Amino acid sequence: MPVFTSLRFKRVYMPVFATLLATLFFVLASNDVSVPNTTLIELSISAAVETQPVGVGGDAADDAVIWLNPVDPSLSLVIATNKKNGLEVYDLQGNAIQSLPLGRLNNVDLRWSTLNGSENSAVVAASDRSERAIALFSIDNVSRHVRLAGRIHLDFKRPYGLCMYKSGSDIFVFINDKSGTYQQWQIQPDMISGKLVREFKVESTAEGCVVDDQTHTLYLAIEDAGVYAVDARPNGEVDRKIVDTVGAGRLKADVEGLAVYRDKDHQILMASSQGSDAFVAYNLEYPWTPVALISIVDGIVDGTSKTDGIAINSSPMGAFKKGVWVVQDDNNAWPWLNQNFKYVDMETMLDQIERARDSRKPNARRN
Ligand SMILES: [Ca+2]
Ligand SMILES: [Ca+2]
Repeated sequence: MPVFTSLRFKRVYMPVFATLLATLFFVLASNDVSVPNTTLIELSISAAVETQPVGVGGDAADDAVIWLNPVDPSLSLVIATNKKNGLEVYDLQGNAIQSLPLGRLNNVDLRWSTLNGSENSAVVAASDRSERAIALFSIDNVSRHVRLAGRIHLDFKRPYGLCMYKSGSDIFVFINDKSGTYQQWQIQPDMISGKLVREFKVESTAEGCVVDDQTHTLYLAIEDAGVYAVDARPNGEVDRKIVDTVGAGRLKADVEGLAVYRDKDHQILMASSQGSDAFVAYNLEYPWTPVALISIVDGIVDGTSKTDGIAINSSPMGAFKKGVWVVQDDNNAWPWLNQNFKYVDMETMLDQIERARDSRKPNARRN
């Protein structure tokens, strides 16, 4: 190695090498070498179940909500929109068990209430573009039958995104039209009328939204801009806080479905980054630190792409011991079929996040 022993190396390269080494030490010393838990983790996971395809071709499957069966959790339901046909109801194995061909229902959500009397029953709301209304449904806790209960008609031209909020015994629906106007309706006990309690506007098209009832926070996704937090209470401020923006490196337009996961160890806000076929998981509290960038890849069933709506239920049900995450899939492959929904086991996903965190700790034990 003549170069290393030459006079030229000692005079010219050695000082450069020493400077580089010193710089490296300085950089390492000035940064925490251990990676904090807040560092974004990249995960690839596979869905455990997929639903039967929707009965209509093209872009039809859109949004979903999960109904926890209070009698037998293994008999819980996924209620999903076919935006060209109405509501589709699936069991936890993905079998289609009921279809409600009511027109162009776009988004769907659910809350438990005593609106119908003393019995605790679910109220399902869907944005109804055919009737320009909020369509309201009830579910029989024993037969699991989903039934149209009524509609609240709107002055919107094109009802679009929808999510629900429960505060005490009050049940609210947030619904927007494609121009970005949001209305907040309080559902009345007759399930056919509502009280408009608030209206506000965002600057461009927004669809996906979810409310974290525990913190009274409405999270909304403006498709080309990002995810924002707004006080969900009827008398709350309409000022928005930024959760994340398109261009910050994690979300790629359109930003679509949002969902919330809560158990004693994990509190997550999930967002669909449709433009990158991915999802971003955030801590469910200010300043909503991003936790993981997630792709749902081919496994037992095909992976998901260009996802619109998502839904999460944090309760154990059937094979899903820590709840289930339902994801719309734009391109249902193997073979190519109409669109459908994929079910991701939250326990598997949370385990993967924990393992990725552990492996990044400087003294991680590798099994
Ligand atoms: Ca797919
Ligand atoms: Ca498939």
